[in-house]
Amino acid sequence: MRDSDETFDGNLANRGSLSLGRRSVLRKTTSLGIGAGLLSGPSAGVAAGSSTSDKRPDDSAVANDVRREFLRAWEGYKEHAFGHDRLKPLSESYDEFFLDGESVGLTIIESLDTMYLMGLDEELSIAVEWIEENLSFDYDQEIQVFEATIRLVGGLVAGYKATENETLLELACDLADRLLPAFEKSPTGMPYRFVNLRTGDVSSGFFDEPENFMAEIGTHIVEWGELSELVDDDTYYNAAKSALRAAYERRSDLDLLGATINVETGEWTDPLARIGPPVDSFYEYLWDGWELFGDTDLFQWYSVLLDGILDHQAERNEGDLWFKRVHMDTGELGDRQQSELSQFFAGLLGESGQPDLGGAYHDSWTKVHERYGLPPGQIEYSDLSVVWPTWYLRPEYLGPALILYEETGDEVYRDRAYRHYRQMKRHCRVKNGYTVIDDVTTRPMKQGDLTMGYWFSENMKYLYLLFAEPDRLDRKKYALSTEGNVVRGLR
Ligand code: DMJ
Repeated sequence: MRDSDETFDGNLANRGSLSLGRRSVLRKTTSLGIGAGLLSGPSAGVAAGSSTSDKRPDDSAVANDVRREFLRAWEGYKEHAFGHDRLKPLSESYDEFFLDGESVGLTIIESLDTMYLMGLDEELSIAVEWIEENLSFDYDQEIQVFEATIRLVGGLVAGYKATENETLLELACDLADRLLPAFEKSPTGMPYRFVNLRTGDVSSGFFDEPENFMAEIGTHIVEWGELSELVDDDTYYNAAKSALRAAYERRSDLDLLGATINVETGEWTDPLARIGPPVDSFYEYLWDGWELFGDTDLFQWYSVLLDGILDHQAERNEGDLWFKRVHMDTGELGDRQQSELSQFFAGLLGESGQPDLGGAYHDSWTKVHERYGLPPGQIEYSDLSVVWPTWYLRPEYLGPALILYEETGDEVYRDRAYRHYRQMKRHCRVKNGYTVIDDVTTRPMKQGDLTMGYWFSENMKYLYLLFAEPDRLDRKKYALSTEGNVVRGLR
């Protein structure tokens, strides 16, 4: 198979449905000037190359099945891991994700708003009761700032919005206050990776130098901005925005970001630009921050960086849209590997006025799903070969399916989501719920022993929202965080 050296713009001309072009859309959204108006894309029904061969049951049957499966996994968690961070469904045990030997109830927090949407009120009460009686962040231990923001602060904020239970909001604030030193102690405003929950001491985990990843620097503004609004204190929003600004200002002349930076000196330590981890949600939160808070700086930064990506990273390979990894200063090719987390970009393109491009990228990944059943953790896209064979129950195909379905109304995305759900049931469904896959290339697929917290927060929520019409959600106004937490639109 050949390596593609076709330019991205050259290919736009070959594909009529893409001819609107990104800049005209961005100009259009700029002139609208309000976040809510940006949700609608320019066209519908553009996803190519997909069949609808698997007949789907009717929507309510799928939704009820998703709800039942969520409950079955929750029961597994309750029976074997209740009060701990994560269930290990095969060994009927648990692990703690954040702290050594201490739980912060990750799965409980990740489940709150999904339970609310699904009307699982008895289970929601049990979860909230556990939080009221047990949850504390007062440990003399380090916590990873980014993960704490998206999973814990976000989960508690969404849980508060669902239940109006003040304890949840107080705990979200308490945690954010304990995370703040990671931002405030940094000379650049870009946070350190870890902070001690009790002392505020900062560190950088496995890095020798004070380095951090772009995603971990820039994925706070949704949760912290919501918190700022709820408690009427800009401190959180400002800290999150300063971090985004500091990174943006260090973009290259090609308007690209690297992956890793020294948060004290501001020097890049990994200059390979990529849309996937460890950068991914940095871009997502520029867009989401703009949509939620109407901050035009964020819109401007997103627009500039998106242009950089589309100009220097996007390319066609065998007609499919992919994003190569390139040196941020020169644009020179690094490699053509793509993490399966990069699938999120299809949704981001879709919601930021580019449903055609988003659809094209979702098409590319659909080929990977069709080849392997579930997507390998990392592929080489020039021939779709496997670099890492794991599938950690990730939601990055379903999230964009939901966004693109809502943007375009095209049933192809619900068909894809349903097929993916069936694959997940076929390969990951176990007695106590669902488990990760260590190797998607074997038959049967080699299973690991873990249910990720985000499976409760993301996969099952996206599926439910694709097929159910919960009256507890305002479809016109809702917004989800990168962890799938409903930060707006619950009723
Ligand atoms: C989740 O924790 C979030 O979606 C995050 O942004 C990156 N991806 C994981 C799940 O794969």
